[in-house]
Amino acid sequence: MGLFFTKLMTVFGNREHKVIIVGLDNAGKTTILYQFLTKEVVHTSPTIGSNVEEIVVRNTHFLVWDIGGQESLRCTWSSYYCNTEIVVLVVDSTDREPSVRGREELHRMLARRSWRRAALIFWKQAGRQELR
Ligand SMILES: Nc1nc2c(ncn2[C@@H]2O[C@H](COP(=O)(O)OP(=O)(O)OP(=O)(O)O)[C@@H](O)[C@H]2O)c(=O)[nH]1
Ligand SMILES: [Mg+2]
Repeated sequence: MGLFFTKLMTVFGNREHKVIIVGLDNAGKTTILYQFLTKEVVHTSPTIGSNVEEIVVRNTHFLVWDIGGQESLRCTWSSYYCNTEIVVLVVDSTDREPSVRGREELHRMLARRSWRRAALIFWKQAGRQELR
């Protein structure tokens, strides 16, 4: 993740940039954010609403929103989209068959016109078995 943000910095310069981390529930979004911030394995619980953290890499500020992916929260995703420059889409690599509804929601989100100018990063979270 450190290398990831360092690379982004070379592309985005040194003002603040809004990043959103999205994906279905249990994909590993909160794990990614807090492992990057604390450099440790973190214990998470399902995100109700969102977490927001500022990440600074060599004077470049990223305001990172980690949005809860539970089905009941997906109707709120669009309220986070405004002014987003970077979208990190997280999928669980062991989730071979995400629900039809979940897939449709991700497709609908990615089809939004407002994303035309945003960078999309597809993040395949290491599978549960792969880390054991
Ligand atoms: N083994 C393993 N477990 C992971 C990995 N990523 C996440 N987990 C576990 O999967 C569970 C869900 O992770 P979260 O990061 O809370 O998932 P989330 O995408 O934030 O979920 P919501 O907040 O409900 O949208 C937690 O128990 C994590 O410890 C991974 O790469 N490997
Ligand atoms: Mg979460």
